[in-house]
Formats: sequence, C-alpha cells, structure tokens
Amino acid sequence: MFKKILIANRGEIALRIIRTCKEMGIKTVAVYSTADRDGLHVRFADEAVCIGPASSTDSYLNVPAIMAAVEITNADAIHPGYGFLAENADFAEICEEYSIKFIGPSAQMIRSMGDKVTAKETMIKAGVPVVPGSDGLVKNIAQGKKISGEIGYPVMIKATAGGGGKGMRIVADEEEFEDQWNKARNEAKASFGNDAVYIEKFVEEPRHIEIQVIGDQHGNVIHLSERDCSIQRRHQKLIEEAPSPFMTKELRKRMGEAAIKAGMSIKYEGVGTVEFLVDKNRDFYFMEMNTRIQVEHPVTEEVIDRDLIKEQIRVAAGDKLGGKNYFPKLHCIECRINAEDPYNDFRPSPGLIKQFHSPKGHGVRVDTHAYAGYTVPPYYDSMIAKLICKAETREECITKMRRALGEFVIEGIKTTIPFHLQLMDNEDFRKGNFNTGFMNTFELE
Ligand code: MV4
Repeated sequence: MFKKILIANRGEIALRIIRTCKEMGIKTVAVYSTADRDGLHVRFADEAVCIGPASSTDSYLNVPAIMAAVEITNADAIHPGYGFLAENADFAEICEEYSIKFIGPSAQMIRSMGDKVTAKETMIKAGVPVVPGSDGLVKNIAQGKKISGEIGYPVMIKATAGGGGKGMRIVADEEEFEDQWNKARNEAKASFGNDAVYIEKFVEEPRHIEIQVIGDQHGNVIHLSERDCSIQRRHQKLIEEAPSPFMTKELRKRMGEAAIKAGMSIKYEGVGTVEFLVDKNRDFYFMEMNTRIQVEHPVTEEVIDRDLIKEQIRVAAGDKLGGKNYFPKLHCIECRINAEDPYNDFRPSPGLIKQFHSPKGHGVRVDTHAYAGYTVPPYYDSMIAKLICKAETREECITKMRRALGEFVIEGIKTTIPFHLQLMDNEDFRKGNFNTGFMNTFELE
C-alpha cells in the first residue's frame, strides 16, 4: 500500500480524498495556489506545498511544480481528483516516467477514451451498442452530406477531441449542413486545436444514464450500477441520483453487462464511468467513458454502501476485486450547491461566506470545503458543496432533500439552493418524468 499520497486538487474533492487516506493510514500532501492558502485541504493534510499563483494554469495544472512537490515530500502516489490533471494523458505518462503511481488508468487508456472516434471504434469491437453514424472521421462536406442522407436527419456533428458538449452541432436537414459543419469545426479547432469531426444520428430526448465501473490490475472489471444525470444545464450537471427512476432490472442488467464489456475490452484499471444515452424505448448507446472519479460518486457510495475512493486507492495499489457487481439498496440524490445566482442565468457569485450552516440528520451528507468566513475565489469552478440525501424510497429521498435544503444557510453569496428547492416540488421531476432537455423548459419562480 502507498505510504504517502499527494493530492493534486483543491476544494471538496481534496478533502474527500484526505479523509479516506487518513482512515487507510496513508500520509497526505496537499498542494495549493496562493488563492487557496486558507483552504481546508491545506489544514487537514499532513503536509502542504504551495505550487503557484491563483490561476490554475500556474498552479493546479502546473506539472513541474507538482512534480517538485512530490519530490520534496517523498510521496509515492498522486491522486488527481476530478478536473485539472485527472484525464491528462501526458501527466499520467510523466508520473509513469518518474515511477510515481498515478491513481487512475494508464496514459494510453486515458488517450484512447479521450479521442471519441477511437473510443467509439473500441466499443464497437467490444460489442457495446453505439449510436449509428459515420465509420470514423468525416473528411469533407460532400462525404458528410452523403452519410447524413443515409442515416437520416436530424444528425449530430461531433468533435473527436470533444466531450462535454463542445464542438457539437445538431443538423436538422441537408440545407443547414454546411453551416453547422463549419460551426462545429471552428469551435473544435478553437477549443481543442483539432477540428476532426464525425457524424451520428441525433437521439431525441435522451436520458443521460451512466454506469460506475471499477477494474483491477488482474483483468477483473465489475459494475456498481447506475446514476441518472439527465438534469443538466449547458452540459453542467445540477443533480444526480441513483437508482435512475427510468431503470428496470432488465435494463440495468443489459447496461451493466455492456459497461463491463467496455471495461474488460481495454483491461481497464481504476474507477471509471461509462456514459450512455438512453432513448424512450430503453435502447441505449455508448457516449463517452470518463477515466476519473467523478463529482457525483457519493450517490453510488450511499446506495451500495462502499467508499469508492478507498476502492480506487486499493486497486491502484494492486489489490484484487471480488467478482460481484453491486446493486442499489437505497435511493440517493445529490444536489450540487454552486456559488451562482439561479435568478441571473446562473452567473458566478464568488465572495465572502458570512454565515454557513450545513443541514444534518439521518440520511444527510454534505461534502464541502466551505465554512463561515471562507471566501469563494473567482478562479475555479463554482461548486461549493454537495448535499447528498438517502432514504429507502425516491419519494422519501425527495422529502428529505427538501427538508435539508431548507436547513442550509449560506449568507453573503448567491447559491443554487433556491433552484433545488423548486426542483424538489416540480411535478415532472417528482414523477421521474425528465430527460436531458428538462432545463430548456424549467422556469424559476
Ligand atoms: C448526443 C445527443 C443526441 N444524439 N448524441 C452532450 C455531451 C456529449 N457527451 C454528448 N452529448 C449528446 N450527444 C447523439 N447522437 C445529445 C447529447 C446531449 C446531452 C447528453 C447528455 C446529457 C445532456 C445533454 C444535453 C444536450 C445534448
């Protein structure tokens, strides 16, 4: 087992990782930017090293500074958390060269899933269902029109370097093909420096349901059931839940098997998430594979009663997995509490938190780095807490969430709490009647 882990991250996830390390008897090293000097991760870790100024490019993405911190503290592994360097194959490769364990899959695996056309080809070979579309990259407009005509409009043009919605365009008919083609390629070029695109049939009103998987270094891959992340706004998730209200035993079996096939085919090591689009007929299609621990991992932890960070560290150290998959025993919902003004287009609202009181009680968990007197810096993402409630049924879980949201006091900045309170009373949400388009019509009162 590792003796000392450097956590190359900040905020709630850095704290979350430190907690598990402490329980496992592993020493921790925090790294921080000058903007985070008062961060709880700095205080809770055994050691802390400043790695640069506020800007993430110069700190949490500053690979030489992080490798220097590893060297001076003598850490034997790096936990990247989510965001920042978590899916940076070059960083994973540098760790490999320095014989520092990157807690996650190999550089090669990150690369193969980061390129969407390669990922899709890998899934086709593994027998995982994918959205019908072009056979690999599409070279020009004429070829794109021909393929789109064959698969039938509407289609989507997607950047192979994309993910999270960037460099992606819907094309309703052949007339607008050229215009959307140019827009997708320009956006892809600007965002990723790579304008290669592919084409897929557009799946109407899909749900976003993802399967949590974990693989060990001995070729075992198991699944830990699903999370429903359909409620998103501009590709930012707002709430996640498990099990999915749309799930059936039969669908979970099919999707779980597909996710395991996906993982096995690449000998996946570490925790990962296989994202699927699920249509109204419960046909599902591989969308992307995330090769990191995700923000919403606590939802799975609560319904299967396992510490996913602990499992992640164990497999990274070479431990073997048991052969059994995990199924939800409870219902869990997570609300992302962001320092944003939901009445003002979710505009960021950083600043001093004057009062902070977390909800408590049975079935209530709050993962946060915020406290009264903490200043939310403007440089990083705006999530300041995750409110996670669990109960025996979805209905009880929503009731508990409403109660907990009502107890949450955050003064001094605007937060997304009012949005979540209204969502808990929304009839369609309560009925489980939603898809990825939900936020297009949701109106805050
Ligand atoms: C799609 C799709 C419909 N059809 N692909 C959005 C982010 C990226 N991961 C893929 N995305 C989508 N791909 C086809 N062929 C609809 C989306 C999509 C979406 C997916 C999941 C969650 C929210 C979404 C919001 C808008 C569009």
